[in-house]
Amino acid sequence: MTGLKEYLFERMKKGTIHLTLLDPDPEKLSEEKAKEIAVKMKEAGSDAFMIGGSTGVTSENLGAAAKAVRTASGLPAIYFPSNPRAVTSEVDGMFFMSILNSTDPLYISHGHAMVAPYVAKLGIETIPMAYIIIEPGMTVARVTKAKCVGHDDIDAAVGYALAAEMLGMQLVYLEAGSGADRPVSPEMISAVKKAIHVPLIIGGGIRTPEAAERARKAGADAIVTGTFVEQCSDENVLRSVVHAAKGI
Ligand code: 1GP
Repeated sequence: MTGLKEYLFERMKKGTIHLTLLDPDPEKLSEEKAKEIAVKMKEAGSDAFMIGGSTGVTSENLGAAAKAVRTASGLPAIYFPSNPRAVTSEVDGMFFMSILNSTDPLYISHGHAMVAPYVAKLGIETIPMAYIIIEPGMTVARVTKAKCVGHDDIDAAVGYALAAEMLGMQLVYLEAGSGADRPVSPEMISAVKKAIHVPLIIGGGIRTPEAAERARKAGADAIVTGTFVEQCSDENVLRSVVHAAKGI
C-alpha cells in the first residue's frame, strides 16, 4: 500500500491538491454528517481529509471521524493534531507539526515529546510539517499563543518558511486561521513558494472559487478548506471551489 507521504507528494508533483478539513468534535460533526461530507467531497475531487480542531478533540472522536471518512470515501485521513493527548491508529498518517511562531513550548516541541511514544507504538506514519500562523489567526492563534505573522509581513513569513526547511521540515503550512475573514495573500504565498523547495500548504478563510484560484496561481501546492465545506450543502458550489483549487 502506498504510504501517505508518497500519495500526497506524487499528487502535488502533478498539480495543486485539495484537502478537506473536518473537526471531529461530535458537537460540531456527527458520524453521519462526516460520512455524508466524505462522499460529497470525494465526488467534488478532494484528494484527502485532514481531521483536527483547536478544541474538543479526543482519541475517541478523532478515531471515529477518521474511520467514518475513510470508509465512506476510500480517501486518506490525515491527523491534523492540536492536542498531545489525542491519538489514533484509524488515520493513514499525521502531520507531525511544530507551530514555529507559537510562544508556548507545548506547541513547538513539548507536546510532541508527550505524544511521540504513542505514535511510535501505534506505527502511525508522520510527515514533519512547519505550521506558521498568519493574521488574523483566529482560534488556533489564541489557543497556541502564537505571535502571528502580520498579513503583509512577507519577510517574516519567508523567514519562518526558510527556517522550517533548514530544520528539515518536509511541508510548510501557512495558516490564516479557520474562518478567517481574509486568507493568506497571494503575494505572501508567492514569496514563500519562491524561497522554499518543499510543498506549501495554504489554509484559512478560503471559501470561494476566486480565493482558491488566487492561492493556486500564487503557488500553493495544497489548499485546505474547512468551514466552507461544513457550511455548504450545494454540491455544485463545493465542486467549483475544489476545481478552482486544483485548476481542473
Ligand atoms: C484551518 O486552514 C484551515 O486550519 C481551514 O480554514 O475553516 O477557514 O477553511 P477554514
